[in-house]
Amino acid sequence: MRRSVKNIIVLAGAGISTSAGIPDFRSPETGLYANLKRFDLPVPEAIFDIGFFREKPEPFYVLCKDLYPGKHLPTPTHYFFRLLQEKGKLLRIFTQNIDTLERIAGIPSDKIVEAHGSFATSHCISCHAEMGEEEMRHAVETGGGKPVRCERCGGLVKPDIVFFGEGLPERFFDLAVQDLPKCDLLIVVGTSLKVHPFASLVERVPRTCPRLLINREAVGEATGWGDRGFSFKEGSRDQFFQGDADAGAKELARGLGWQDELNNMVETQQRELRIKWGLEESSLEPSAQTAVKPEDKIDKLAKELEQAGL
Ligand code: CNA
Repeated sequence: MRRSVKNIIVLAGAGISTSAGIPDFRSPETGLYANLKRFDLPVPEAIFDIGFFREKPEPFYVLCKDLYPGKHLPTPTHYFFRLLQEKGKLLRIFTQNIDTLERIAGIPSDKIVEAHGSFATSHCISCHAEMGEEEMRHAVETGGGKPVRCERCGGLVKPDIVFFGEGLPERFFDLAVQDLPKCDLLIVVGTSLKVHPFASLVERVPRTCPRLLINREAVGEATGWGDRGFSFKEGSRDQFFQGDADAGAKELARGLGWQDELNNMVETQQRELRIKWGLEESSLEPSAQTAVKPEDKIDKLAKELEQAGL
């Protein structure tokens, strides 16, 4: 990496957390959308639609229980971003993820933009009263899919994740305008680039800014003249690492001579979290989390939805 590169922006999506055992939306076999079809939702996206949630909130609360932070460990990719930050190279990470794994990995919150919100705070969708994090977690984890109600007005309480039909946080727009023109390397990782306005950030860095896509398949390619999507032709400023996010992050770390630092960080940080969260002794091997397959999570979710009578 050129010594002068110091304003790296990362655009991240659900693919950086699948190795932590959190399913993404759109992977054909393992994604949430492929697996929620059986639950009588008008369209899979309905589970995150504010209108549908008002009418039928139960599927969301069942899903919510499994996605709640405190069960999934940050991945090598998350820790690679922390290393970028510690080396003074990270301008910002814009993430579409709601799992807060960037924060849990120890990246300072001012470096993170949670474009689609997060589970960190929750509010009543009617009177906007806040519910404390622990109270909300307890209600979701013990509720078996039952809606969480506001103590003040009886309205539905929802974590502050952005549903379809809701606006993105102002901080997203403010920092996109402020940061993207300064970007000197864009790393886009683990996203289908299907959700706007997030996906359009790729086009808003300077025309000469190198862009690296790390993803299982090519996404966001330019479709015609004047389109500022990716072009992976010879000589282009864009590069594509096709494969898993963790493999890409490790490859970058190796190229930068940070391999040992990354490995040590992953091992010590994951171990500390396992102890703090009281995760089982059997999962004490740092690599164990990669053994949790998203398919297994989906099956578990499906059973819970069935038990909740949905
Ligand atoms: P998506 O549309 O599901 O796309 C994920 C992309 O990542 C796909 O192109 C996959 O091929 C790719 N992918 C999956 N696993 C890996 C991997 N291990 N390595 C590399 N690539 C991989 O998800 P997006 O993030 O693009 O869509 C935006 C949605 C997803 C946002 O609104 C999020 O809130 C939402 N989401 C977040 C989470 C989370 O917080 N972890 C989980 C599921 C969905």
